[in-house]
Amino acid sequence: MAVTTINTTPFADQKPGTSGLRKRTPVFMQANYVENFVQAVIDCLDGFKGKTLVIGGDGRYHNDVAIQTIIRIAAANGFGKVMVGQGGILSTPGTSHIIRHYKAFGGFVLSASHNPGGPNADFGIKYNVGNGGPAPEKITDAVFARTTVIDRYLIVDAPAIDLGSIGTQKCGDMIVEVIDPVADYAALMQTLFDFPAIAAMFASGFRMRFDAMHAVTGPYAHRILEDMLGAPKGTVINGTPSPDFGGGHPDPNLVYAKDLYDLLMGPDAPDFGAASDGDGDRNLIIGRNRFVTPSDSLALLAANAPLAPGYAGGIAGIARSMPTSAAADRVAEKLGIEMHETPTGWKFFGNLLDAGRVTICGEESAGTGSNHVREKDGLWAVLLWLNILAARKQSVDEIVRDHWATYGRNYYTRHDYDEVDATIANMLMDDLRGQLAGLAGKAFDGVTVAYADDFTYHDPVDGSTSAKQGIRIGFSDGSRIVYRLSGTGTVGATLRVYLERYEPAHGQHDLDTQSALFVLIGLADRIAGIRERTGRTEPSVIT
Ligand code: VG1
Ligand code: CO
Repeated sequence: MAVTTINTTPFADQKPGTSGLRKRTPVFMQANYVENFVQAVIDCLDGFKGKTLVIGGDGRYHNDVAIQTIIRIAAANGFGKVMVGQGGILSTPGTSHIIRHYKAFGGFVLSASHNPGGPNADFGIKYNVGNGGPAPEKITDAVFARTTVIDRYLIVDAPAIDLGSIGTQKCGDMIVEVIDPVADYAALMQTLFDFPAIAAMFASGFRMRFDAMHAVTGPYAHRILEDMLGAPKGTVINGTPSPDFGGGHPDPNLVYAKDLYDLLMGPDAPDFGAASDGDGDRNLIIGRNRFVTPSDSLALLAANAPLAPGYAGGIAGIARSMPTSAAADRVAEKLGIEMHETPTGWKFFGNLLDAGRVTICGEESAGTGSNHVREKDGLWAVLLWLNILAARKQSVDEIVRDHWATYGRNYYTRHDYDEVDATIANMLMDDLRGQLAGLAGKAFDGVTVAYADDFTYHDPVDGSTSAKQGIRIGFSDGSRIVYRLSGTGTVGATLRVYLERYEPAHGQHDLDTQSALFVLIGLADRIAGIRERTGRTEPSVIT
């Protein structure tokens, strides 16, 4: 095998964010850009010679080119085998499962997730470790340091792999196995959920729409929902992955999946609607006339998980990212199980899951998952919902109302200000930090600040510390404002403002969310000066 060493010079901007390295596609298309990053990752790994590397992707523009490059670099560096999904397709949770199932050394996922795809949109690469989860900060920090000094990469000169054909090929001395992206994942889902009960529900006329948003979950949803569970053909829409996601934005929220929302709120609504994002790790859940916020969904799934065979023995604990509402905390309290609050990003759940301290994790950004893989998992959440609906024989609306009547309701919204000038956004955050010390005890419009801090996470498993993870201002009535800057954007800065207010079990559960949070929304602007500093009169996206 002829290994070539190519001299290269560092790029200054290869710092991984919340979930891998994300940039505009043309940035990734520069000569040596992918090569440098992939080699930098490999340079930070130990003991991979002869081992297996998994490569997944969401089918977006430039995936095919990047996959061939990574295969050649993996071969040159001495990996023994690469497993790659047919057509380059392998969802993020699917990749996590393949890594775990085949005890691979690690894997790359080529995706910018919910960001749009195409030659003038976004691209991304993230590395997952042997537990199947995103590389922890210790590794991503080392990778970034390496990218700033890298001066060579290794590559073999070999013909391109035929990604269309399932089976075994070779790249130099390395074996390349092109696998069915769905089969192992579908088999895993069958071990967790009561497929016969869900199939019986479909057979009795239960109607659903799943919007794959032209992204990676199309093949998974067709096979599992329609072929295995017998949902009528046409249940899955936009089910063929496309390099630019049909020109859309594969983010399953009320803005980009508005058609689905309108359908579920309309006169001919099916019983259940769901969607997933670019790489298949997020989920949107909407019942007939009932949108379920991701924070509520986490709490509901945790409370009802034992209805599914995979969780019949109960759950060990729950973890949620800091900005996610405290709805799940009330479930954990009632169950008497551990509850953890982590920084944003799935990489912080890995240690808790590995240690067996939590079973279910979630984020307000439409990510929920469990210990079955080490990523959030869109279809898993959909299937758990279906299992719960089949077992309880109630509508989504009835189940949600019942939950609020038991635990109370956490009114919750997130306001995003996209593409804000980065200097202005950073100053806004710095000034907020400067105010923190003086905020506690201060009264605003009748509510008093109980605490104000910049969230620091102390990982209870490995003792590591992650500081500056978002500014929290908590009020004496239990409501809360959180501010943080996104770590997944590719243009300017995105300011996220998270707002939450608790209404007890016997309280009012039918208020409009934005009205219920009206006072807090005003306060969030007053404290941070968002409108004045950014010149924006309203958020770009409200979820
Ligand atoms: C966002 C979400 C976060 C999620 C991350 C990756 O990060 O807020 O909860 O884990 O995206 O999701 P940020 O830093 O932009 O707020 V995915 O589905 O885009 O990989
Ligand atoms: Co995603």
